[in-house]
Amino acid sequence: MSLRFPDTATFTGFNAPVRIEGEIRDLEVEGEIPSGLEGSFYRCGPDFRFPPRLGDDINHNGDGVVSAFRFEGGRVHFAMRFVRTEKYAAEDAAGRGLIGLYRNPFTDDPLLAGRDRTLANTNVVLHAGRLLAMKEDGLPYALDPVTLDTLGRCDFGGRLQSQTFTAHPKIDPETQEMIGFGYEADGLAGRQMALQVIGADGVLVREEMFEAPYVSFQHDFAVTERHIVFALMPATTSLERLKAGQTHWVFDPSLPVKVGIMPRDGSVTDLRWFSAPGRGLGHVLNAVSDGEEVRLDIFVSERCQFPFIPNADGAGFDRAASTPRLARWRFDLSANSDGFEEEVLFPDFMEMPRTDDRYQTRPYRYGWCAVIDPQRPIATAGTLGPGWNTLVRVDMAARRQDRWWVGENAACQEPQFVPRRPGAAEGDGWLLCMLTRLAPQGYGSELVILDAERIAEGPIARVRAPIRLRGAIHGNWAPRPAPEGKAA
Ligand code: V55
Ligand code: FE
Repeated sequence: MSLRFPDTATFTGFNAPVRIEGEIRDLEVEGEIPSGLEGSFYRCGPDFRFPPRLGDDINHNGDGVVSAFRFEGGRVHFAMRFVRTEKYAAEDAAGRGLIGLYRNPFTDDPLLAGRDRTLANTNVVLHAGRLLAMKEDGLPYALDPVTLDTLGRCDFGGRLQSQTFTAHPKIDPETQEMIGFGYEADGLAGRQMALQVIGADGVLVREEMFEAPYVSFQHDFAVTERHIVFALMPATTSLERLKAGQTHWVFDPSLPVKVGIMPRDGSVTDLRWFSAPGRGLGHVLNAVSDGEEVRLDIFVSERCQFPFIPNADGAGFDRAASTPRLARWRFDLSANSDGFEEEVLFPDFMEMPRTDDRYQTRPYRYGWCAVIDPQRPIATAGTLGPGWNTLVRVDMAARRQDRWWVGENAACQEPQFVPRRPGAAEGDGWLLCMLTRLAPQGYGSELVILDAERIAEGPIARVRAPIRLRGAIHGNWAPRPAPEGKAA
């Protein structure tokens, strides 16, 4: 039996499957690792253990890989492991790919029937000492934070009723509780949603189910000090289309955007739904409650920004119409209207937002994002994402940006803010970001470290990976564990 990956964009060039697991001690460092930068930068993304059963595939359908850059006394070590999902184990036993289309089990090999097919390939979050690899179509998998060994599927003590859990939970910086949600919580193409609160000790303290206005691709949501915000965009699905062997999602902007807001100290029966014309929604930067107003800072596009989601009207992917822009939505809870105000804050093609996470869910000033600067070369060949060529810090108070262009033949991924020390002012710290190096210098990967308040000055250090690392999706920083071995 021959094993060959196809000669398609997902499997060639920079994206050729890497499939390496292991550790590298003492990565090369150009410049100086700032003293005080102590901890682990965990990242999660897709790779492919086996060639796709159906001849080609999309990145989002790859096997979850978690990697860690560990910063210890000026040295940087690296580790990377596949998440041993049930799907991974089934394919490993079969010796070939069994999964079919992204989130369509009707297209799987019968050997995968009835198995958990989630991929744990989107985000990795450390909460209550658990390192969780997450994908929104299933439950997280818990990993050993040191070895990255898979410990097993995480159902928060067997209490979880939802069949799904978001890859974008929010951690309240004061209470350390994790707020999450699930959609298609009652199974494939189901209308049920779930809201979960997991206490600082990792125990599920609350789960409530409710019915969504329609089945929607809800990749992200928002939490403020006092409210929870669900945002539905008109990428939808149905059991019929899945049984017919079609893609999970189809973008149908004849459906409205729906935004549900409820008080954190209330229940899902308090959800109030706001409406707007159908648009594409992306990640949430942050959200704030201010008296009777809720402000949601979110990326919005006219069409869906994901090229793998077809348009219901048959139109091809239109990059200009799919440009995500940072917008502020204002919801007036004291008014009777189900409408809301929108202000586009920056005109740029921007996404992959992060904040100083000590300010997540709270009033905040700074964000760090990836943009495409059209004045600069755009290296799209083989990268995950559209070819981010510039990092920005957005100052939401002054409505201005600082920028750093990543250089020729390179693309950046989602940035990560790390505070300089406990108690440092908002935004005082470092910005970590993986760069994808493309031909002609040869494929490679490096982690750059910038002063988060002065990104225009460029990196103060570059950590070189001696191997090509396939693009990851999301990641998170975990400070060095306290001596007892518990997360600091
Ligand atoms: C995203 C990624 C996913 C997914 C849904 O980047 C949305 C957004 C890697 O998997 O399943
Ligand atoms: Fe995401």
